[in-house]
Order: sequence, then structure tokens, then C-alpha cells
Amino acid sequence: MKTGIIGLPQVGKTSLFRILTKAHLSPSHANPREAHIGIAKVPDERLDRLAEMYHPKKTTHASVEYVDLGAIGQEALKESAYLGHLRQVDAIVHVVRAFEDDSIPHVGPIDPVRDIKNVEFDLMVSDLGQIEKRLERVEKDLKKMKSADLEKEFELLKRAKAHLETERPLRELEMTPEDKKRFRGFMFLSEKPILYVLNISESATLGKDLEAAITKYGVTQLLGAAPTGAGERSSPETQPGTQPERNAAASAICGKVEAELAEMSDADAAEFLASYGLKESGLSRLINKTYSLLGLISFLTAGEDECRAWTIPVNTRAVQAAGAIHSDLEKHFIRAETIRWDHLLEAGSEANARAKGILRLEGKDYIVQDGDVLHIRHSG
Ligand SMILES: Nc1nc2c(ncn2[C@@H]2O[C@H](COP(=O)(O)OP(=O)(O)OP(=O)(O)O)[C@@H](O)[C@H]2O)c(=O)[nH]1
Ligand SMILES: [Mg+2]
Repeated sequence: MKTGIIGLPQVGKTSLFRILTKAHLSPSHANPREAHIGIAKVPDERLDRLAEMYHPKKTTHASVEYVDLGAIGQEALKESAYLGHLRQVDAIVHVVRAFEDDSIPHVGPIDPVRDIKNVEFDLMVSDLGQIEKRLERVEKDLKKMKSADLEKEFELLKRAKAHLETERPLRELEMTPEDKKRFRGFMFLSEKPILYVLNISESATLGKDLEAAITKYGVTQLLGAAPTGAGERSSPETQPGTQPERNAAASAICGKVEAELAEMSDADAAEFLASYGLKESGLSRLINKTYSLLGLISFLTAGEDECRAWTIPVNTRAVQAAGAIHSDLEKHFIRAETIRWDHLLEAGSEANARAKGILRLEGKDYIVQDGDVLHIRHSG
């Protein structure tokens, strides 16, 4: 699972990438035209708490991969290397300038909504070009032969084209799982889940400013549109609670403060955060948001040897989760001893939990929940 970092020139993409992945890019390696790839550890308090109880030899966090793609624009999107990298990512982090600094050039005044719309437009133009090419091809083929499958693709492509022409990204197009499968190979850019990250100015009231930023800059309106279909369910005002997945989210950080935090010891960092009225680093929030945007959750394993968080997609069955640890565990799966992480902490040990009868025995088809601690019983 890869997340691409995009944005207009000089908005703080590489700075963010560096602090996310703790990559020490020397200035000569920070080539703005070249993609940088790095891994970020997913902060997980549940895992940290379990590790305090078990004192394991090793604690392993889940991770997300980030790619710093360099500045985006119509030109970049015509470069095959850039486009190739961008197509490969599973989600996008779009860094948007919201900080004031006259020494760093920007197109016109600070206006995150304008910038987001412009970049989104470029993504849609790229998708539209691809769709038009494919439409021509399919139309030709359909003249030569009849194929139900091709016809379905043709209809879907036409619907997607009309949708894009109203300047709405493909992630807002209503699609059946079958449609989604049809589109998978195209790796459309505007279909990818996206997280807008406002990079705001440093201030004495940063805690409040970070919370207020999304509303202040009007980014909320961009998150409002739910997927729409061919007319039958076109109202964005669906019933509360039945809202379809939006696949767009927003977050704010202050790159400058995060960069300073990254250089500090934990104790100093805590004090520094408090001085700004902050509870946690904006980075933790950002990584966690990326993780959920990708549709991922974590289950945990705990023991004296290792406490570890494992990444799985939402709605994964216990037997598949076992496979995430090792294919043998999947093959020889018998049962998963399961308990929620906080229940295990309360019980104080696995033995206590078993004695209290709160350790459940789950079968193959159990849908693993975020924060479950699993112990896979196997016959291998
Ligand atoms: N004031 C201020 N300056 C920042 C902030 N984030 C980045 N900068 C500065 O903006 C400039 C560009 O930062 P980069 O992280 O290289 O931006 P980028 O988006 O990777 O730039 P390109 O790859 O060239 O498009 C550098 O001089 C940074 O020091 C911030 O939060 N506040
Ligand atoms: Mg850069």
C-alpha cells in the first residue's frame, strides 16, 4: 500500500515527506524532479500499552509507504515517469500551502480551495484523456463484434466521461463493485482516495488554529460531495448515517513546527507540544488518517518475544488475518483466540483473561476488528 505526496511547487511536500519517514535526504538527494520513497511507522498507543505490559524483546509497529512525487502540473502529468509513479499509488496526500511566507513564491495569494481545485482539475483532465482514447478503441471493436462485456465497459466509460465533464472527480462517481473492477486496470488519478493536508503558519495558538483551519479556508465544502450515479441517487444530501464512503478527507499540520519536533527527544517534544496547546503531533493524526483512507485496520499480537501490529483491510476474515502473519498459519488454521486490546490490559495477562472467560475462540469466518489481539491456534 503506497501513498503518493503531491502538490503545487514549493508547498512543503519534501519537508513533510522527510518528517513522516524520518528520511535524511541530503540536499543533493532531494531532487525535486525525482520520486523519493520511504516508510512511516503508524503510531499506535494500543501497541505501546501492550508492550508496557509484556516487556517484549521487540515491538513492531505497522507501516505505510509514502512517495514524494515532486511538483504537480499539466507538464508533470505528461511525463511518463511522473504519471507512472502517480498511477501506482493507492491513495494521495495533497499538500496545500496555507502558510504565509513572502520569501517562498506561490501563485497569487494564499487560497487553498483554488489550489485544490486546480490540481484536481489536472487530475481529471488526465483521466479524461485516457477515457476518450479507450472509448474510441471500444467503439471500433464494438463495430467489429458483439460483446456484452465490451458494451458494459462502453456504458461505464461514457458515464465516467459525462461525470468528468461536469468537473467532478471519479471518486465521486457511483460505481458497483463490478464497475470498480472494470476500472481497476486504468488506475485513474481522480478515483484515488485523497487526503488534503493544509500546511499552515506557526502561531502561538497553533492548537486552535489547526482545528479551525479546514473550516477557515473553506475546505469542508470540497468534502461534501457524495458519490453520484446516473441520476437515480444524485442528491448529495443522503440520509445521515447512510452516507456512502467519500474517499476524501482533510487535515492540517504546521510543517515548520513538525520539523522542529522531529529533532527533539520525547520529553522535550511533549513540553514543546504543550506550549502550543497541542496534545499530539500532527504527524500521528496524518498517518492515522492515511491509514483509514486506505481502508486499513490493525490487529495485534502480543507476547514476551514480540508485540506487533499487523495491517489488514477492513472486513478481513480471521483465517486471512492469520495469513498476514504467515501463510502456514492460514493453511493450518484452527481457531483464533481473540480479545480486545483494552480488555487484555484490564485482565493483566492472557491467563487471567482466559480464567475470567473473556478470551473468545473465533473460527475462520470471524471478521477481525481494529484493535483485536489474536493468538492463532494452528495444527502446523
Ligand atoms: N514558512 C514555512 N516554510 C515552509 C514550510 N514548509 C516548507 N517550507 C519552505 O518552503 C520551501 C519548499 O519546501 P519543500 O518541502 O522543498 O517544498 P516542495 O513542495 O517539496 O517543493 P518542490 O518539490 O520544489 O515543489 C523550503 O524553503 C521550506 O523550508 C512551512 O510550514 N512554513
Ligand atoms: Mg520537493
